[in-house]
Amino acid sequence: MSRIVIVSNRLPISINREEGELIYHPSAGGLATGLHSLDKNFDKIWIGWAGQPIDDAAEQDKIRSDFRNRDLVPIFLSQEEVALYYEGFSNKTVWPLFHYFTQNTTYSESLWEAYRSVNQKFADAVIPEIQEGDMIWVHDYQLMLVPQMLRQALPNHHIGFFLHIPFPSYEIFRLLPWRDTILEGMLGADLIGFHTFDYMRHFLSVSYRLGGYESDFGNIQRPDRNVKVDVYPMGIDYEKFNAPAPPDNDIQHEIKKHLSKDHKLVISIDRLDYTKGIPDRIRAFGEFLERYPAYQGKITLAMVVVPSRGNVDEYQALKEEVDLLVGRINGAMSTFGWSPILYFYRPLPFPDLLQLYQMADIALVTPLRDGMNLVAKEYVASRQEQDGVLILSEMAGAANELVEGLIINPHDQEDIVQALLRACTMPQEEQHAHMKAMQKRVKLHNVEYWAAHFIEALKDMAEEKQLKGAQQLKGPALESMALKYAQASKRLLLLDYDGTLMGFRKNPDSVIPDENITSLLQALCQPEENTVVVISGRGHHKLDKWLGHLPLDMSAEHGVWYKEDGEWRDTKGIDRAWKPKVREFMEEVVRRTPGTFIEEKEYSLAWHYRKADKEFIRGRIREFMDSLLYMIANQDLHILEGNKVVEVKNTEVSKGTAAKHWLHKDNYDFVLAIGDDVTDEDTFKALPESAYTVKVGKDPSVARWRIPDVDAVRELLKTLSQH
Ligand code: GDG
Repeated sequence: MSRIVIVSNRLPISINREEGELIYHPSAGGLATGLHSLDKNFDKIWIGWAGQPIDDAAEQDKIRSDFRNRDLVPIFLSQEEVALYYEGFSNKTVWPLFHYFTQNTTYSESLWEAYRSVNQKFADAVIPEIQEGDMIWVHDYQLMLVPQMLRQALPNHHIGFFLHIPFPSYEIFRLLPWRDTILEGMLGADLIGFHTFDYMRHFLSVSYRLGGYESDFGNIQRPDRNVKVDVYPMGIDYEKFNAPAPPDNDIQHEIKKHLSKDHKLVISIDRLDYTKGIPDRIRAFGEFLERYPAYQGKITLAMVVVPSRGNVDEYQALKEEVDLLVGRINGAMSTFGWSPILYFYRPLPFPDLLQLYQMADIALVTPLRDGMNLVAKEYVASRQEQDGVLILSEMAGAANELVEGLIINPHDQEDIVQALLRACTMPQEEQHAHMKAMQKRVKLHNVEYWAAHFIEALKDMAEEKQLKGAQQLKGPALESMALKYAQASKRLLLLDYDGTLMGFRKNPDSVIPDENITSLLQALCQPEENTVVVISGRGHHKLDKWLGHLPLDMSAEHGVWYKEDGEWRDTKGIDRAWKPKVREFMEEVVRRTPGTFIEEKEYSLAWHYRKADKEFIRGRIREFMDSLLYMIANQDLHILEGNKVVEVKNTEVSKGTAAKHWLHKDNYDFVLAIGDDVTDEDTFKALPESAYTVKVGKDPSVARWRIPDVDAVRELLKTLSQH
């Protein structure tokens, strides 16, 4: 059975000390439940912080061995590490910034250093645990550097990363002084999951703007490998909440004594956190009571606030603000037997929580920013009678799924007031219809579904990688090739130009060969055993201008033109009657699409879009391709989709034809072809099994070997030129 290694800040167990004894309490949080469901198909271990500062080595050993039996691996952090890494960088820098609270964000080099070193500590604890074939799943904002740290030590393992909080827009993320390292840290993963499409979109934009990484339908193209980014909205343990609450629990008695007949109970449940919008919610509730006094005495807000992060200053200030606001409203409006707000500043045992969800006519969930918000889903799941109204902030990830709720802008007090009024007056049938639809979704997309989908995608990627990844041309493989090269008496080297000998530039005319590549080519041309051919899609004038002074052969325009023994000649008799019509169509597209242009060659027309706006061009390419395919149907023409270029040409023109031309000229005992583009696939296909066909980059290819980028190509050619 394959194994999954979970890495998260906290383990799903907490350690307490009672009368000197260590006591373990398993926590039944959503994540633990979701991951537990994977046990049917996978073995699993979980690595994370033990949650208590334990310095005594003997005690640490005891915990380690106790946990080992439960497939848990504890990491021990000192009090200082917790203060700087967890309460510090995680909760004073990343948490506020990623929730758009720039004013609460602390930028401190020492906190960052601690974050980095504790992330390394996590990675160092994970690495020795990993076995062949394991999949690793790292969680959340406390561990964003871990994927890259693991990648360095475990280049071939499959690593997933899930962010539970929002990923902010580029304009916010760029504020971080350590933004590049954090981005690269996350990109160490093969699969990165977010709760919503917006977070995914922001991440792709950040990868592009900061890292320069292009992406295509969520696949980020890096030189060494692809990273998949996708949306996996986290669900809840539906059955746990869709169950009758045990009768006669404390909260029921406590609340019921405040409620009269036909009384509306509104609930809100959060950790004490400035992202949750608690003060704005209290103010809006106060405003509602003032504007609609008929509801005074007939509606109560039961507000559960769970103490949290008490060591961070902002949280202490928030606590004071909440106390003050509750006191003010209760002080101003309470009557004998009625308080507008029942305020519980403590965690509730689960039965009480469930009871509260089930008693509530309205759930008021108004975070200013929230990655997902599970409370909203739990309220929906708990409504066994399929009634009740959910008021939900549009800033919570959950608003993307719970669309039948009353969706409000938490900064707009009037919006909340009106939603409360609508909720109080909503007919039963309407409540049923909404609740039924939401319940269906929450039930289907539960936490098990979430975990299974993420792991399934990671597994698929692992299998894909195995299919594509075998033949890296390095180490012993490279040495053996260099040896064959040295022993050969007739060698043919077919080299693509753009993306192979030279990197891409925005302006294709500026890809002028540099000194380094010209002297490399010169060196390769020296031995009389060598025939060196640059085999490109470019026009022959340009190639001649750039490389004409070198003693090499060339093929231009995908095999239309040949340069042999210093002379250019073209292939005769190729039809070009189709060109005017296609050119006219392309010109029209160029007029409507800024940043694109046409390149006209003797027997082909190419539409380049590498300078165009990336977001805008996506839709345009689709439109362009559809019209083009329709226009050239039944003609002997071929469309080539290259790197940021679409080219139309005769079917008989291809790099494969060109490759064959040279191949048949002599009896070569060493053939090498290197290329990065789809058009180079024709070259690879035309060559015999014994040839060294080398793909640059990670796209699918029929080539036998693979190297990562232009630098590696140059390194390879240098190695050969020295033999
Ligand atoms: C982060 C992201 C994302 C709350 N009070 C009590 C109690 N709870 C439980 C709730 C719920 C959980 O805590 C809170 O989850 P949220 O999703 O609302 O918020 P965060 O803790 O901030 O979680 C968030 C989540 O990760 C998952 O990815 O949704 O956006 O910020 O399950 O039921 N449970 C008990 N007593 C309480 O008083 N027993």
